[in-house]
Amino acid sequence: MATGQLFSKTTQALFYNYKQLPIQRMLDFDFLCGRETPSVAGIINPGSEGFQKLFFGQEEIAIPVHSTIEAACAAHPKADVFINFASFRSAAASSMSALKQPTIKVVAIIAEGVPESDTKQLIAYAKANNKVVIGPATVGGIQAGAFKIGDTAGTIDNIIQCKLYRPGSVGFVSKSGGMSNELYNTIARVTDGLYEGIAIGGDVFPGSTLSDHVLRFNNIPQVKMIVVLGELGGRDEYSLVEALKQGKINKPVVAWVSGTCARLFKSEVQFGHAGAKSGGEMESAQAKNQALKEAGAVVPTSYEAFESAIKETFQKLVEAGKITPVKEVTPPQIPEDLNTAIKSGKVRAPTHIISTISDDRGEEPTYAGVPMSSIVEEGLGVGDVISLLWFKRSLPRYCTRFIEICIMLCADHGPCVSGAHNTIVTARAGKDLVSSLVSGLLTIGPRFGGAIDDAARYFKDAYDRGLTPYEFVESMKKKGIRVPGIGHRIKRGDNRDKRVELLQRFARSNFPSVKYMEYAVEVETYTLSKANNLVLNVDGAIGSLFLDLLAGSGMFTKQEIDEIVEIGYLNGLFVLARSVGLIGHTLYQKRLKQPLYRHPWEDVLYTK
Ligand code: Q5B
Repeated sequence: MATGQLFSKTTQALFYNYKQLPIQRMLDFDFLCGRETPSVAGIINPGSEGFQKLFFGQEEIAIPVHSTIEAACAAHPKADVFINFASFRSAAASSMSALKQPTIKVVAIIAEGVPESDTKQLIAYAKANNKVVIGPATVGGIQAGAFKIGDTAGTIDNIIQCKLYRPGSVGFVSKSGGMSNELYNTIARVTDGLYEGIAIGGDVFPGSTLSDHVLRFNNIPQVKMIVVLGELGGRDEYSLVEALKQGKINKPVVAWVSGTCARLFKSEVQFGHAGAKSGGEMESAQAKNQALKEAGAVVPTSYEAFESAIKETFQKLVEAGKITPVKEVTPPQIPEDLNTAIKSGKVRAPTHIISTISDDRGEEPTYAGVPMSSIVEEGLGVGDVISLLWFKRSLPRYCTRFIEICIMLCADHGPCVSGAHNTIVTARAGKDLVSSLVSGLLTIGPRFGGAIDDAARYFKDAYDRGLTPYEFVESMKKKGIRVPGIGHRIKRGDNRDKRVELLQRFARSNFPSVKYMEYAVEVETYTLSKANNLVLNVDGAIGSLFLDLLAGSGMFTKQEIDEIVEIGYLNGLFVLARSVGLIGHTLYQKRLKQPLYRHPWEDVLYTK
């Protein structure tokens, strides 16, 4: 592997599996480093395509999302790093596909638990094709001031503290991602900073080894010294020992192999990483530290002394004139996310929607402040839910029962009414449930089902102004307006609408007053004297009775009643109720597998 630079300030990556946070952290790092182009060229989200909005500094950018690795590579031929956030189940297959793409040179595999046999195949393929695998089980790596993989180096605050926004002179490689964060901090404190850091991952078979990266760092002119943090288990450190012995590394190497405490345990110990277990003597931290020391690396006596060993090595290089410590720069400020700033109380932002009728933020959703559990536990019904969500108050039981009766009685009126007919025709045209339902609902209006609000408006106005039924009906006639709530296509004076009768009966025995309904009945008496079909219909009955409910319940001010009537709440009852029936008609037609409806010619008057 031992070439040099893997990354630069223009390196771009493809990110496999959409993970908002690590991608945003990469872009924030880019901004901090003063990169001109985002380091993430594209996202691969198997099965979906489009764009994902993310921040690049203060600006929002749209990063293309591709459904396949092949499509992403074709669209972004300059992106040569593949950052694989797939699960351990699919990491190997997707990494192999990426390695097979001619444009991809480096693959970082984040998942832990990738089967060792799969990793071995990836390693063999990468070696044969001169490509680099970092991981599995890694956080990734970073080139200070240039490019960073995923979550490497943690939060922006940590990155700033570790001065990773600009390059220093130290190449660092470790097995552990967590410990690399620790060492980035140490290196920033006692040297002029990191040039590049790689965590190779804690598996028994890492895609690239400690010595692979040390040899590579040796070829990078900007890297003046190399820091290595190994760990007990495995023999990776011995290839570094060999390289040192063979004189392949001419830059100072400060190394420590952690896990010296393993000897304090009586039996074999497995530490956090799959590869970090105390095996034979050769694999012990002590043996590896000794071998590294004998090969010429600077090896401290303990981890505590690691920092001063790094510091001394760095100072020697400065004194020898081999390092001119970099000039400090002040990184730009990353704009804080609005949500974080709001949480910390630093800013306030106007909201765009007001909602007092329902809230889903707490432990359980509430309707007008009433938790769902109490609605269920208190045995409340759909009438109570309507009362909370439409009127923002708990109405007395007789009122909510009246609402429920309206819903039940208006749920359906056979297949021949406008709404059901439209729904049936739509369902038979092969349309889905929502389209069929909506096509039926769209017929609800001034003639069909949607006359409740107007009935309430006109009856209220006429009654409140003290008009006699005669004056009311005749004034409407003069204006050329049909009295809403009066008249029906099939109901007659001698064939009354049962629904009207049931509503009236309920109201007469439960409402404190039914003055508006009695007025509507008087209007009906007058209209019936004109024509037998001018009965009080179900819309008129509900409209007038709801006026009685609003006025008689004592739960609404006069102003509130006027507002309800003016806004027009009551057609909602018919819409809600009839949805039940229209859904029934849709499902029934589909169950019967009814063919496309075509109206018979015989039923059309063809004329000139
Ligand atoms: N005339 C409902 O009319 C209908 C008059 C009137 C004064 C009136 C008509 C009307 C007001 C709107 C209304 C709700 C269109 C109805 C519903 C739900 C449903 C449906 C279902 C269900 C019926 C004959 C003569 C003419 C007209 C006069 C009629 N209505 N005068 N005020 N309100 N009502 N809609 O039968 O002199 O001959 O010219 O618009 O409340 O939708 O089951 O089907 O649950 O699904 O077509 O119950 O009444 O009568 O138009 O032939 O008129 O009566 O001016 O007089 P028709 P037309 P003239 S409940």
